[in-house]
Amino acid sequence: MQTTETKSKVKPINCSHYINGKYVPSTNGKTFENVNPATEEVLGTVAEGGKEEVDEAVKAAKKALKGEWANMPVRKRSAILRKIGDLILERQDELAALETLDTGKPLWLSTSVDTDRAAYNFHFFADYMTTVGNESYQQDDIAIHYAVRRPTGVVGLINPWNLPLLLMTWKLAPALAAGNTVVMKPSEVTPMTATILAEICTEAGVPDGVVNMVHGFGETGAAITSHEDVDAVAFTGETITGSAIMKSAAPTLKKLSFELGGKNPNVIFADANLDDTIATTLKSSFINQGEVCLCGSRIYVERSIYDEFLDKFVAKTKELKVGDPFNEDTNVGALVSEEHYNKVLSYLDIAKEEGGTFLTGGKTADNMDKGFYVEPTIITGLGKDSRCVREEIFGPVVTVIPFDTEEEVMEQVNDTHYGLSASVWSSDIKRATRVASQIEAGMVWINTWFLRDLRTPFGGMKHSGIGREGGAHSFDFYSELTNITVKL
Ligand code: NAD
Ligand code: 6OD
Repeated sequence: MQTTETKSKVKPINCSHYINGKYVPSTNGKTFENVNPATEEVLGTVAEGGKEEVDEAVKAAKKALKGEWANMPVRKRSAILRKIGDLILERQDELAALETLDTGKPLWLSTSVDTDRAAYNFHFFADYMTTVGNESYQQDDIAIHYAVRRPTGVVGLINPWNLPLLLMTWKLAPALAAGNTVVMKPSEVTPMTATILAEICTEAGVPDGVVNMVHGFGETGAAITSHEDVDAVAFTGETITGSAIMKSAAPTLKKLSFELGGKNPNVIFADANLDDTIATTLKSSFINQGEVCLCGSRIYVERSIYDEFLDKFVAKTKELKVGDPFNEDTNVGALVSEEHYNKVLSYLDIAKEEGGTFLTGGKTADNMDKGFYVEPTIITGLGKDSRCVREEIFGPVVTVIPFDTEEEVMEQVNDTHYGLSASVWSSDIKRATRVASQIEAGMVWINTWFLRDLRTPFGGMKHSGIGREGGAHSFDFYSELTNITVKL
């Protein structure tokens, strides 16, 4: 047995709200503790905001919608966004370490994915915003119609804990590019990098009041979503929370963008390149401890290669190292919190009750004394009605199921309330594209997974979301259009 001792040289921070360009505590001084899931040690305190802090933040955001920010030329706003991206890269080591302390994910992942993409989200939208044009139509010799854009207004950005900085910047960059002002609420479980991001925005030249942040739990989020002066809410998180937000936003008729849960299928045909398939399936199953909304947690394999696939997949999975997220050779770190760890473990109990066979894992990692570690787990023998096959576990747990025909597998693939993403593996491109277009999901990858181009529509259908983010899709959400008709 080895005790975890995280080797971060970066000091964790206490997190305050950020309102009108300044860090501020809660008026009543209320805070809660932020815990390192890899060691169970307290990292620091987080201000707990309520209605009062949300009111102050919204007031600042509403005021900042007018004046300097509204009148800033696109070229200057774009330069500010670019500078935010640059400053994220300048502070990348610190931000990556804080992300790892907060989430338990390996440091190499916080560096190569989370913080790198956070900077790119700003660089991408800094460029994109300078190319945005408007529709116009000439109607014979009767009229010219043209649409003009304005910012949606004050936007609430509410985010989960799995990719904290990546997801906050994925919303904040287009919101600012389109001229909005924001009130951000990071997850209560992972508050540190968003706290630094607020300060970075000010340093890059964002005027006071444009970017505000209030920390807290669900009630704090609800104070944002029900606020009459918040014009829109962009939310990423659980489906059930999306539903609660929809209710709370209904009386004030807010514009909503929802990126919600998933239970994504990987469909592997016998003619797939098996080595490529297994290398990528290992990632789509266990990267970030399986805590990526796009992870392929239902794996369907054509029966003629089922045994060979499993032998190789199990062997590779057993090579994965679970351990201290600050160790370079760690593949799988800690789950994000004790609550989430208990949820994932409860699904392992359900799998046992349902008669599943564990080919790997199925338990906590016994090389770690402290922290919330679960071994990468492959389960077979579960039917289509199993809760482990139907419900989002959001941990390092996958089920593998054989199939005989394309028709049969398509029925199982679409037999879910979710519709976020899928991946299809086959060397027959005709079949792969046919299958991809029949899958009821917002994103399907063929012979790859999580390959991103930020111009493409990102999001889910069914219970996995409403709307799309990315390029023009983000811009449309964060803008309102007025069509102007000139009679000739
Ligand atoms: P969650 O829904 O519990 O919390 C997300 C955020 O909402 C947090 O900041 C939380 O404080 C806040 N919140 C909770 N209740 C609220 C309420 N009533 N009103 C307003 N805000 C409220 O989600 P989580 O556990 O933090 O994240 C995991 C979930 O996120 C998974 O379901 C995962 O699939 C999903 N997710 C989806 C995507 C996507 O792009 N589709 C991306 C990442 C994560
Ligand atoms: O890549 C993205 O833009 C994105 N929003 C990824 C989300 C991953 C979910 O966990």
